[in-house]
Amino acid sequence: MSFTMDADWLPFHPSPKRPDFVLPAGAVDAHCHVFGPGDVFPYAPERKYTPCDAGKERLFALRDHLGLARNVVVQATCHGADNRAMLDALRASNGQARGVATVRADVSGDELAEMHAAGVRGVRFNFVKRLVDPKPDAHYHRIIEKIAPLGWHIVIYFEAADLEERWAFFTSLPTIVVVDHMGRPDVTKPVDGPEFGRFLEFMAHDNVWSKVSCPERLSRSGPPGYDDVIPFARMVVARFPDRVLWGTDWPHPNLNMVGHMPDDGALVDLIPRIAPTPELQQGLLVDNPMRLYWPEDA
Ligand code: 0GY
Repeated sequence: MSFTMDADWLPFHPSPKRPDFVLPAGAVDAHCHVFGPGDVFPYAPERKYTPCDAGKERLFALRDHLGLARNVVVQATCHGADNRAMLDALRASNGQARGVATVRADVSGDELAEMHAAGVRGVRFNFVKRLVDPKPDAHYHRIIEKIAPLGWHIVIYFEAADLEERWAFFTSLPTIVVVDHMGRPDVTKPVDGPEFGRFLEFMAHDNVWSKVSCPERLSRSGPPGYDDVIPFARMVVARFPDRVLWGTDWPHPNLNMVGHMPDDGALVDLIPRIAPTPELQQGLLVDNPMRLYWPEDA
């Protein structure tokens, strides 16, 4: 089956720069995706967008080009709960990739064991309404009962306004919880204001981690500096240096919404502005993701 990407889809940058910032040895891209290719791994019927193909070979080439060592491949919503493209990438990675899956509430123990063997270490719960249809809490609780015994964590993706609505649920989660893109703050509001304050309060729970990713998605001031996002990421890194992760978000789904595609090398060059010391960089890029995804090698 062949798929045609959405008419306004922005494909990933064809030739990102080699970063000026030299990543520490063993750096992990802890948030990236693979899309298809659709003729091998079809996009899900219930998807909200049809992307350009962005397969594992391109992801691994980007990893090497940027000076990264490992990837955490997060199941993209365009594949629904069909994790085959993500699992195929993990299996082809020689142990250099781990994964975060999307599963149905009736997922079996055998399916989870197979995913674990391939390198999956978490599930993603996506609350962003333009990406997935809402589900009752019981759906999530059924999944949590099955994945918690495996030592997996939960990745949550939500928009700033959802935090209040879901506070009781989010703070009751029994596993490590990793928040995508700092809970998508409105960066036109003050970094020391009540809305981001609530997110920092959430992060004060010691099982809560955050990805300080996606400046291109959050920024209103735009490239190349994404100056309005930097203080938010920098504050999270400074306050919670042991519970932060960084990722490219390649191949950058839905950036038609923000109107430009970043150069992935330029995204790497932002890291010293959000993690200004070598110690913070080592935690963000190596020690933290290794502890979460490769504890046996950490
Ligand atoms: C992201 C963000 C988005 C989409 C997805 O899986 C997805 O479809 O993650 C988005 O559109 O905000 O995590 O990169």
